[in-house]
Order: sequence, then C-alpha cells, then structure tokens
Amino acid sequence: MKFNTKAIHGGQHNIDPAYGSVMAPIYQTTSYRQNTPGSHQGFEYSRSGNPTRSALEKSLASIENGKHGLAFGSGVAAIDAILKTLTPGDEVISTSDLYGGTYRLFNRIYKDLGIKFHFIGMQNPQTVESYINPNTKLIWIETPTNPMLNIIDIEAVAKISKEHKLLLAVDNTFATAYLQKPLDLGADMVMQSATKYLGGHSDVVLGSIVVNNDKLAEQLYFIQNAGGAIPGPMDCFLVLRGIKTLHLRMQRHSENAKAVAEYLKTHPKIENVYWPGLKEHPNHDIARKQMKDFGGMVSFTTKGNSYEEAIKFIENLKIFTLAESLGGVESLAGHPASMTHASIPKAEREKTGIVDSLIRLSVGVEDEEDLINDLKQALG
Ligand code: P1T
Repeated sequence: MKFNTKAIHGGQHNIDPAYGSVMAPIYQTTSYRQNTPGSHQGFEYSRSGNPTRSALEKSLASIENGKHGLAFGSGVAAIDAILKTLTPGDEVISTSDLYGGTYRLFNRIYKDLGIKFHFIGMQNPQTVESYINPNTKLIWIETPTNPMLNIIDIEAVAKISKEHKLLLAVDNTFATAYLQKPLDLGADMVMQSATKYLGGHSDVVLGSIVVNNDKLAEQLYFIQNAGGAIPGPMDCFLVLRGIKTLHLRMQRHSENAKAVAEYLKTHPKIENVYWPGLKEHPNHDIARKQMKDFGGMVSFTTKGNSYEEAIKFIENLKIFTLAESLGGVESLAGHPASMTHASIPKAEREKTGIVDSLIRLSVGVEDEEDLINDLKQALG
C-alpha cells in the first residue's frame, strides 16, 4: 500500500471480528473475561493492551513503515519511555533547539537520575562525532526543530549512530510520517506527539513510538506496561480517526505555510522568516532530500526585536488563535520565549535563536487569503 491508502487502511483489516464494524470500535473496558485463568482472546487488562489502542498502534506502525507501534498518554510520556531504556552513567547527544518540555524532561528529571546530556547544534552532522564516548547510548534528533525550523540530516546522523552502535531516536512531530520517514532513513525509533498533526483537531493528547527492532519493541512494551503511561480508548479512537485524513491536511498545511512564509518575507516589518521550504533557508537542500513537502510551521522575528511589539502582534490576530500547541486544522500563533520554551533559561534559548520577538505560527487549513489578511492587519 502507498501512504494515503495506509493512512486509512494500514493495519486495520478485520478490525472488528464481532460485528464487522468499518471503523475500530471504542473498547471502553478495563478488563476482559477469561474462561480459565490465562485463557482469553488476546486481551487481559487495558493497561497491558486494549483493542482500540492496538488498532491505533498498528496504524502508527503502518504509516511510519515500521514493525511495532506503541501509544502513550502524551508525547512527553513517549519520550519518557525511551529515556527509561537508559541507566545512570549513560550519555545522550541531543539537538539543542528542541521542544521546551523535552528539554525540561531531559535536564530537570533525567539529569538528576544520572543521565548526562550534550545539547548541540546538529546542522553539521559531523559535530555529533566529537561528543561520542564509551558512555554514549542515544542520539536524540528533533527535525524540523521546534521552534526554529532547523533541519537535521537524519540519514547522515544515522550513519554515525550505526558506526558507533548507538540508538538514534527522531521526534517526527513537526513533519509527521506523511512528510518524512525516519525509520527508512536509518533511525531506530521514531516518536511523535500525536496531540499535533496526527490527531489534527486539537482535541486529544497522545504520544507514539514506532520501531523495527523486535528486542527494542519488547523493551518499550515492558516500559509501557510497567510504567503505565497509556492513553485511553477514546483518545486512541480520535487519533486513529485523525490519521485517516493526515495526508489531506498535511498537503494543505504545507501549501498555506508556503503562502504565509512568502508573504512575511516581503513585509517591511519582518526581520527573519524560518520555513524550510524557502530557498534561502540554510538547510533547504536537506529538507528537499528528506521531506516530501515542508510542513505547516512558520516562525519569524520582527525588526528591532521588541518584546512588546511581538506581544501586541499576537494579541491583534483575529483568525490565528493565541495558544500553545500546533498541528490542528485551525491556525495558532505563539510566543515561544514566554510560552512553549519558557522552561529553557533565557541565555540558553537565545543561543538557539529564541529571541523576544520570535513568533511561531501553526498554519492551519483555512483559506490562504484570510490568513494573510489577518497577518497583514495585525502587523499593521
Ligand atoms: O504535548 P505532548 O503531546 O506531551 O508532546 C510533547 C512534544 C514533543 N515533541 C514536540 C516536537 C512537541 O512540539 C511537543 C509538544 N509541543 C507543544 C505543546 C508546543 O506548543 O510546541
């Protein structure tokens, strides 16, 4: 099956042997009847497994071209499960420009549990090599990065990771499996905040991991069950439904983001526009190589780098909603320095470009003209 067919049917054959329902039923149950202890129809208890979650996990594996899918209660819970494969003394090399909540989990929880992190820029993949030592176990990549939209060459980092027998995990939240397939490019694990584009309607919080390696899948399944950070069946149903239109939405998100980025580029008040589809984006060629299109996230700064002007601009928007999060059908605008990335110390975040005037847009699937008119009036 090709991608669009997989988004709708991947892993979904014979989804309801009881009644043949076309869509996966919501199995709102904690437990399953056994005839004699240990004799059941594949499910015992809903932390360990639930048919709706299982349908979603098969869909997730299918769209990522992977073998095993695992769903978690949030994107951060999925990242947490990956970190639990490590032991004290292990070292992680991570992109320095990444979601603030990921940074907080690494730097405020796992650092105290004895894991050492190196946060580095990875636009030149060779930089990674100088941080590898016998304790290094994991490379963590976010691409495109949140919120600076930097692009990291997954294939090049995967080559380094394999040479040194390390694990490579990719946060695919901004691109999604529609635009980018990290496992095909050599990654060992692909993680997503399904809260964003997979769910697609800003009504569910959920996380996913997909892997090919059976042993790694077994280890992550053990952590999923033992740690218990699982999503409920209704949330699994919502993400499963979202995935069925992922290809349609991502295409429109990308088209609208292109129009927005090109408009902002010509505006006299704008200093920098960050969108990997722009030819002048420093990693445009890598983005073209590893992505099908360039996605719906656009960041920009205004001339003079004024905090007050940035806040005034987002307050003036009428169609874009000032809110955290991204990836829904509706357009959102955020101020990373005071919202999504406030947990990163000012000096650290400014090193990666998260300055006071930086605005992040999650460009939705409304009419392009309405979105541009909204930006025009708010900038005016
Ligand atoms: O919110 P949650 O589902 O736990 O996902 C965390 C997460 C992980 N990775 C990336 C790249 C993300 O952007 C996020 C969540 N991000 C936001 C809430 C945000 O507004 O950027």
